[in-house]
Formats: sequence, structure tokens, C-alpha cells
Amino acid sequence: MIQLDHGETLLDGLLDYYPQAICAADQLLRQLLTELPWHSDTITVYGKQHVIPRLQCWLGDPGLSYCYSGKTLSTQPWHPLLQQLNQALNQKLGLNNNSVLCNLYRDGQDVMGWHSDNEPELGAEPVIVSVSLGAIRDFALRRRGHSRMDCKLPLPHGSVLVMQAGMQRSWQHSLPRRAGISQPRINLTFRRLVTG
Ligand SMILES: O=C(O)CCC(=O)C(=O)O
Repeated sequence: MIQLDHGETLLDGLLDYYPQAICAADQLLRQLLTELPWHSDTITVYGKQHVIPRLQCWLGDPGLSYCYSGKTLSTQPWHPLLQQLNQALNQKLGLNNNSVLCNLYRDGQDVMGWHSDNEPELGAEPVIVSVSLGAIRDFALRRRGHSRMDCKLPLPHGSVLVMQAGMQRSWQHSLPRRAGISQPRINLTFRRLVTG
């Protein structure tokens, strides 16, 4: 299901990049596009509701919840292919991630703004595994405290990034708009939600 032999270590060891890691990526993309419970979400910023510019769903082990824009939400049950992929990644990388945030960028207009994944329910130093399927999009990176992008990494179909412990403390990332991209992209970020 995965092959993590030919990787590259970036950002002084905080980011591992595997350009061709997912076997049968075409089939996985096709199934996830139609079989995941994609929905449109809103966030509240300064009291105003905004529709998030992408579709999402969060799947995981039973009984897990996470906070999103002031709302507490429960994870939905695993899709069998994502449960298998999570188990394979956990085994290869020595992790115990228990959930996955799935994002569907319908085309180049769908985006994600600058942020670090540092919510309290992810614990102090999360190791987050990010799988990309579909259209190539740039993963933009900047050091915390910088207002401009420091570097970008185009993420191809079937690639895997491992954001190691410490990365969320010192870096932010985003997925900028790209004119001319009409194909969808799915991103899966496997995370450990800390319970209790
Ligand atoms: O789509 C991506 O590659 C980035 C996703 C992301 O930043 C996140 O889920 O926190």
C-alpha cells in the first residue's frame, strides 16, 4: 500500500518528503472522491460566518472529538481504505495516529490559509502524515513570525510528507490558489487526537 524507501529530509529534519509513496494511487483517488462523506463547512471569524473554500471530512477511531471554529465535533467512522492506510503508515513510521482530516480541493480556486497544526487536542509535538492525491498543488511554507512564503514544494499525486515533531512550533504552511488548475486534489492528514 505504501513504499517509503526513497525519501528526502527537508527543513533541517523537520519534514520528510516521499514523492512516490502510495501504491495504486489512481484507484484510491477515484474511490475517495465518490465514497467519502464530503461536506462544506463554515467558520466564524469576528462573528461573521464564512464558507471554507474546500470540502472536508474527519474520520477516525470511535469516541474521538475535535474543536473546530468553536464547535466540538465527533469524527466519523473510518473508510476501510483509509483505516488500512493509517495502519500501514503507523507501522512503517512507528506512530499511533488515530484519525484523518480529509480535504478536497475541487480545483485551483480551493485553498487553505496559513496556519500551524497546533490545536491542543493534537498534543504537544504532533507528528502529522500528509498524503496527496490528484492535481499537483504547491505546499507553501514560512517560518513562524515571517509574513511571506520562504519556500514551496509542489506535491505530486501519490506523495507523502511527514511533518515531524517540532515543525508546527517553528513553521506555518498553506495551500495557495492556483489559476488554471481544473482537476481535484485530495489531501489526507493523519493525526493523533489526544483523548481525555
Ligand atoms: O492540503 C494540504 O496539503 C495541506 C493541508 C493542511 O494544511 C492541513 O490539513 O492542515
